[in-house]
Amino acid sequence: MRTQVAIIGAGPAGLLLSHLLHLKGIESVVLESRSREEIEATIRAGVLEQGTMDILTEAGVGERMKREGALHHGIELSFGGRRHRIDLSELTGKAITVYAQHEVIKDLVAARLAAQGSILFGVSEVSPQDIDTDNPSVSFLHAGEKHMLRADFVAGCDGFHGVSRPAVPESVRQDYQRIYPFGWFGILVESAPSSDELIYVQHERGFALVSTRSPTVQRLYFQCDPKDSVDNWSDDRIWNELHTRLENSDGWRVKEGKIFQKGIIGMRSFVSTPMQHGRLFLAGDAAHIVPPTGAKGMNLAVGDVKLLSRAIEAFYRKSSGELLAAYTDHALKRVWRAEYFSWWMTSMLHTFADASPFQQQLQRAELENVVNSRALSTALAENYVGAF
Ligand code: RFL
Ligand code: PHB
Repeated sequence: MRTQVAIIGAGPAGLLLSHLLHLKGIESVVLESRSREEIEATIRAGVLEQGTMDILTEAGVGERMKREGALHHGIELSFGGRRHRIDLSELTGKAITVYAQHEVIKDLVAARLAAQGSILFGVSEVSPQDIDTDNPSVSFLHAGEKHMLRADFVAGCDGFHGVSRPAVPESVRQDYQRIYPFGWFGILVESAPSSDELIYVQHERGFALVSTRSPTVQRLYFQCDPKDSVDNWSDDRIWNELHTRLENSDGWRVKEGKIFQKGIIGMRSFVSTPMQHGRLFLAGDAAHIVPPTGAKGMNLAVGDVKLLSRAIEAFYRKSSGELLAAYTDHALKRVWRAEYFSWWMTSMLHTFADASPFQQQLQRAELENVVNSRALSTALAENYVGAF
């Protein structure tokens, strides 16, 4: 088997890379360990930056997103029992769209298959080989048979737990990491939206987030112990906790409904550098993780593959390796800014068990500053919509 670019992982990064390359006449094969049904049903991100929407639209996969996604012109920050609106559009001229990641995945898989793109689902024992030569390959098992996919490049788009990042030798790799002492309890609820916009809540019992998926399905999160178990949380206990954290002086209450999915996610900040080694290039969560408070993860994955597809195109069209050589530097500039923003939002909005009373007062003062200063609100808004 031979192709131009062997792509490991059919998440947003791998699928979009494959599609962007196809639009430039470059062939790829995507190797995915899970089934199509599984990747199309995994609940993850929800917020798309304007730039992400533009890339998906230009790539011809934005039609359903435009129709079914909800355009949001602001977000709210809630603390001290009061909500404060950050007008994203007035401050930046841009907006965000709430459209679930697994819907983006469905649109990308459909587009790849309609264009006779090759995605192999259910592969195992995936292993990048000879990446420091001009003839790299990926070995894998598919339907019980061993295969070797030869390529000019290998793109590691296999997420945080994939096999690509470990293929970069430890001697050249530097990892930066922070693990937070809390997680998010996430639920999906059958109900109408409680709010027209996302609400990020700072409360002494911990952070909470009111998000949405559709006119009939809502997404809610609250800060929890990352080692807690969903079995400890009855529906009643969840609603009590949410009502307490979301209690508001204007009498607004979150709408209850049938909870049909519960899960706990850990929170980390992580960057691995370099994002390339020989003919192996990492993109998305394979190279970096942000805590979800800034809603940046999928947007960073999309940003990476936009850069990578351009660099690969320049290699084939102009025989130039310049953009490929600069890939890590170009990608990490944006990544580190998003790392900073996500860390900042996380620190400002979560409850830290070891915070002194002094630190708690500073946290509140910071929130007051952000909502009362146009300069600071603008800085938050620019980062949130990805205005750079
Ligand atoms: P993914 O999505 O993890 O995809 C990797 C794919 O690779 C496959 N794979 C392998 N395939 C073959 N061989 C192997 N050895 C393999 N190992 C793994 C996996 O099965 C998978 O299909 O990585 P990618 O493409 O880099 O995309 C990253 C995003 O998924 C991630 O950053 C976001 O979901 C993060 N995130 C959010 N990002 C946003 O931009 N906005 C948000 O609002 C937002 N909210 C979130 C989030 C992530 C969350 N969780 C669950 C971590 C909310 C949550 C709750
Ligand atoms: C979501 O809807 O899943 C979501 C929204 C905003 C975030 C994180 C997750 O910051």
